[in-house]
Amino acid sequence: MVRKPIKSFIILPLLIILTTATTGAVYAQNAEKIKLKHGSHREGKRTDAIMQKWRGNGLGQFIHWGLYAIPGGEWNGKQYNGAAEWIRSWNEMPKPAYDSLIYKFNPVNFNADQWAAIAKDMGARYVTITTKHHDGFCLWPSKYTSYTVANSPWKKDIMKPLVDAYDKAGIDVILYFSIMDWNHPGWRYDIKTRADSIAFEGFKKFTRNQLIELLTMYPKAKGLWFDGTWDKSWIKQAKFADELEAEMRKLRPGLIIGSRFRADEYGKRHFDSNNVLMGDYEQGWERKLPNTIADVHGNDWDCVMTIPENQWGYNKAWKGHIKTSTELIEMTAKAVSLGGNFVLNFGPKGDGSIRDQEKRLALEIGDWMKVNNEAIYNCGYSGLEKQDWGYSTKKTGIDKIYMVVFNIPVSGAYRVKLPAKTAIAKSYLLADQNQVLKVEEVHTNEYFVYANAANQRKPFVIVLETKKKERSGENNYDKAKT
Ligand code: EAT
Repeated sequence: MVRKPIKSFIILPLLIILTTATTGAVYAQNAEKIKLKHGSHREGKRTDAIMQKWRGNGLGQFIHWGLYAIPGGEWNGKQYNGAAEWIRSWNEMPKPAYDSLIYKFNPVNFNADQWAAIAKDMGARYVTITTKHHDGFCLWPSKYTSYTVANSPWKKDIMKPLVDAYDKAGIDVILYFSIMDWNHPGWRYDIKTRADSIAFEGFKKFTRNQLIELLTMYPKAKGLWFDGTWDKSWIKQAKFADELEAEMRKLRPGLIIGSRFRADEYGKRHFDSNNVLMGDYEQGWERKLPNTIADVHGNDWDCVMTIPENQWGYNKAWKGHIKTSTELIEMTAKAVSLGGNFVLNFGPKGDGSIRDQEKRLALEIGDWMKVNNEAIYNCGYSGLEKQDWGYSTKKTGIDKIYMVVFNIPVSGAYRVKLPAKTAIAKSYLLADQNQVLKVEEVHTNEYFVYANAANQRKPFVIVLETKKKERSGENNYDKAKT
C-alpha cells in the first residue's frame, strides 16, 4: 500500500514557517484536512482490551479452503499457472464444471480439532478462515444462497466445528470474507447501466445479509478479514459500506475490521482522503513485509504470507521456492519488530487433510516458538536502531528487549544502541537464562553484547533487561574533540 504524499506544495512552506514551533506538523495537517462523510472514524490505534490482545498475538494462521482445493491447481491433466484458488478464472476451466465441484465436496478426512492442534503447536494465537472466497462457495450453510456446504455431499456446516475447535484451543477466529462473488448473479465489476445498478442493489442486500448472518451464527469470531473489495462497483458504495460497518460494530462491539473493507466517498481505499487509516488495522501487507517502522505509519497491521510464492488454496504442485521454517520465523520476528502480526497460510486438501510439508513447517516453527515465544507474544517495536544481526522486539509494559538473531557476527559482538539514560541491567540467552552474557559499553549508550553462537543452528534470542541510568554522561571518553 503506497500512500500518496499529502500535497507537498502546501505542506512544505507551512512546515518551514512552523518548523520551530513544536506543534508545527499538527497545524500543517489540520490545514489540509477535508471534511469526509465516509472516511476514517478514528485516528491512532484502538486502545481497548480486544485490540490489545490482537496486537500482541504476533503469529497467526490463515486457512484457504473451498471448492478450489478439489482440482488443486489442475484441470484435465493441465496445470494452471495462477494461484490455485483462482482456477475458476482460467480459460481452460469451464465455469459450469467448476460450479459443479459443489457435488464433489465431501471432505471425509476433515477434523477441526486436528487443524486447531496444528495451529496451536505452531504457536499461532489467531486464525483467519475463508468463509467464502471469490468463487462464492460458502463453508457455512447460508440461508441466502444455495451455493453452500449444505448442498454438497458433506451437508454439514464447516465453520461451526472450526470456530469451536480453535476457540477451545485458545486461538481467536477471524472470518475471511470475499465481497467479490463470482457465483452471485448481481455481482458486477463496475456499474454502467441502470440494469447493473438494479442487479448490484440486490447483491448489496445479499452481502449485508450474509455478513450479519455470519456474525450472528459465530458470535465467538473476533473480527472480519475482507478481500475482493478493489473493483469499481464496490468502491462506489462508500455510504452503504460505512453504514454496514456501523451496523456490524453495533451488533458485535469490539469487532476487528481491517482496512480493506470500504472506500471513502472519493474512492480512496485503506487510507481515506486525509491519509487516515480506515478500519482497525492496515491490511495492505499481502505477501510482503514493511521494511522500516515509517512504512506502517503508527498503525496496527498484519502480514499474510504464503509458503510457496503465490498459492493460497491447495495446489498439488508447489512450484518455485518453498519458504523454510527459518525464513518464516525471520518474517515473524521482523513483523513483530515493526509492530505487526505475521499470518502464515495453509491450504488444506479437498479431502480435509493438511499436506505433510505444511505440517512439518508448522512443527518446526512451533519448536522454535516453544523456546522463544517470549520474544514474539505481546511484543512490538523496540524503538532501537536496526542492527545487522537481526530484529529487536520489546515486551509491552516491561523493560525487556529481545534480540532475535539471524546473522551471527564473526566477532561474537552484538551491537546495541539504547536510548539516552537507559542502561543494560542484565543480558542472557532466552533459551538458557543461566548463560549471562558479557556487556561492554563501547560509546555512550552503545553496547557490545558478547555471545558465543558456535553451536546455534537456528535463530536464537538474547534478552536485555534494561534500567534507568543513574547518571548520564559518565563516559565522556568518546566525546574527544578532533
Ligand atoms: O486469492 C488471494 C488470496 O485469497 C489473498 C489473501 N487475496 C486473494 C487475492 N485476490 C487477488 C486479486 C488480484 C491481486 C491479488 C489478489 N489476491
